[in-house]
Amino acid sequence: MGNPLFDQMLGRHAGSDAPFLHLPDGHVQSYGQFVDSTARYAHALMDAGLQPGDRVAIQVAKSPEALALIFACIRAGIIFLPLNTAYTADEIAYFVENSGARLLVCDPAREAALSPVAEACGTGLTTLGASGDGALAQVASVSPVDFPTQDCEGGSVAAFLYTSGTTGRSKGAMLSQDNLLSNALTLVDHWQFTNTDVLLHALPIFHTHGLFVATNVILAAGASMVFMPGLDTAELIRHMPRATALMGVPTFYTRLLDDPDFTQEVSANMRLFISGSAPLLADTHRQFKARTGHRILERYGMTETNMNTSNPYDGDRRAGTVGLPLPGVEVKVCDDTGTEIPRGEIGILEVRGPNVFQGYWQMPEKTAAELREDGFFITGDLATQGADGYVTIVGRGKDLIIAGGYNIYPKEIESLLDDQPGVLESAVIGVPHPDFGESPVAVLVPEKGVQPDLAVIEAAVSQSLARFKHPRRYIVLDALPRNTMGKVQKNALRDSYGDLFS
Ligand code: MCA
Ligand code: AMP
Repeated sequence: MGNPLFDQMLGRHAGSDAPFLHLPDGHVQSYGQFVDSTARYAHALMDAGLQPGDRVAIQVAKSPEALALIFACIRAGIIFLPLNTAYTADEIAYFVENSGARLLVCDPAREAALSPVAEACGTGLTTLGASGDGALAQVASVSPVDFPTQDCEGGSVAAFLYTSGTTGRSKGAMLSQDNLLSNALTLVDHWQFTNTDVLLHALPIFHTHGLFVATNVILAAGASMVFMPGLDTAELIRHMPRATALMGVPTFYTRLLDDPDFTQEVSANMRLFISGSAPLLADTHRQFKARTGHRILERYGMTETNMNTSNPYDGDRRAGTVGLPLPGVEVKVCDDTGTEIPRGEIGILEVRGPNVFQGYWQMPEKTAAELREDGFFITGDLATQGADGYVTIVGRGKDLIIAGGYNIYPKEIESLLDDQPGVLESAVIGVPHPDFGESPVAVLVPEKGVQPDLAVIEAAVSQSLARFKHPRRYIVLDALPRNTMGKVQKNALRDSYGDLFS
């Protein structure tokens, strides 16, 4: 039967000397070495007592070893949950508990903070550091380089990616081997990746964009990537002359444009700049074209679906649009009942295809509310589709802020703020931000006659929530604006405070 995802991504590269990772210290890791490393980590997972179908929660810094651990999970038939390195212990506790993870892998520096979490959940805890240190790395380093890859059906779940909802806590989106494989193969073809490509990889590997889009496309093409720990614009520019492609969130492109060292000459060897995860301003697209001659290719996806639409490789890359449905993906713009509305009108975008996930882990009602029986997934994005098929995302039907490509759900912050002493109620809004696109701002209504202590509130927020979710400003009002139905009018708040960061 085999293991379709592992076999097609990596197994076929076993023993190959072809370069896979170009590392910041000048080292090159070949495909063959990387495949060996996945075997070592698969053994280390077995030694930790894991079995196929178990879940592993992974909160570790980006490194070749972290990537090997993820592919070791695929190889061993273990479901992995990649977690943002910014998450607090409170946040991690939820993911570990909800997923029933049998093992939590964290940075050695986080071990003390996360031990109580692992203990409370009855989960094993081990460590992996950015430079290949830590207890798990130690076991892997003395493990063999051959491992009997676990047979898996294409429909079996490979990963849980947690994504928040507008109503409550995060949901584990279950992605199958086929979901990931089909999308990677489609993207390689659509974006014309070959084994001569060199991708600048500066995204985190705990989200769809850096992992299932960037990494899987490179593996499926047999190409290589300059594997950077994070976004450092000067480093990106330094490596660009040897690279052919970049995938980034819009902040990557605005930061490049802000740097006078980013020139047409620097980007002369590049064949493709791809943007996604958040709206790219049409103005950024135009400025980029003017500076470099390159037209950024914008695409659109979601955690639950991987990539759905893309501007064409050859053809009109239209600024402000997310292009056309990818081959094999159907899209329709609908009213609330799922009935398609006439082309050109604004409605909710629904998508169907081999890329669409298997449902939310142990949340059948939430799955049923978003994934229709006929296979269409309700994205919650407001869109139009032109007569020529181009899709434009015009807004969000869901209450979501996207800051620098990270999703922030106001409800999660509001629930915490509402529990704080002296706070009657709150509303969190996304305000335009020149670097992150949007940034969260909290509007607080105090209980009558009380002055809320902002220092106490900020301390509570720091304790519970990852830093990127923290409101960057607090505004205290006597009451929230509401419509006649009593619903808070966030639009009115956005109108009032829209220029806070400009
Ligand atoms: C960092 N900070 C942020 C963010 N990142 N605040 C808000 N939003 C952010 N995204 C804060 C830190 O907490 C810190 O705050 C300060 O900014 C500097 O932190 P640092 O780590 O130095 O920031 P950076 O390295 O400059 O990172 C910014 C970044 C990064 C490069 C934009 O956030 C990033 O790589 N974003 C990509 C996220 C991504 O991969 N999204 C794809 C999701 P302070 O100094 O105040 O403490 S997948 C997806 O959306 C779908 C499927 C799709 O279509 O792709
Ligand atoms: P996530 O929950 O991280 O999967 O984020 C998915 C959401 O990001 C989508 O539902 C959109 O709201 C947004 N998104 C992704 N790509 C784009 C894009 N190119 N333009 C506008 N919004 C985007």
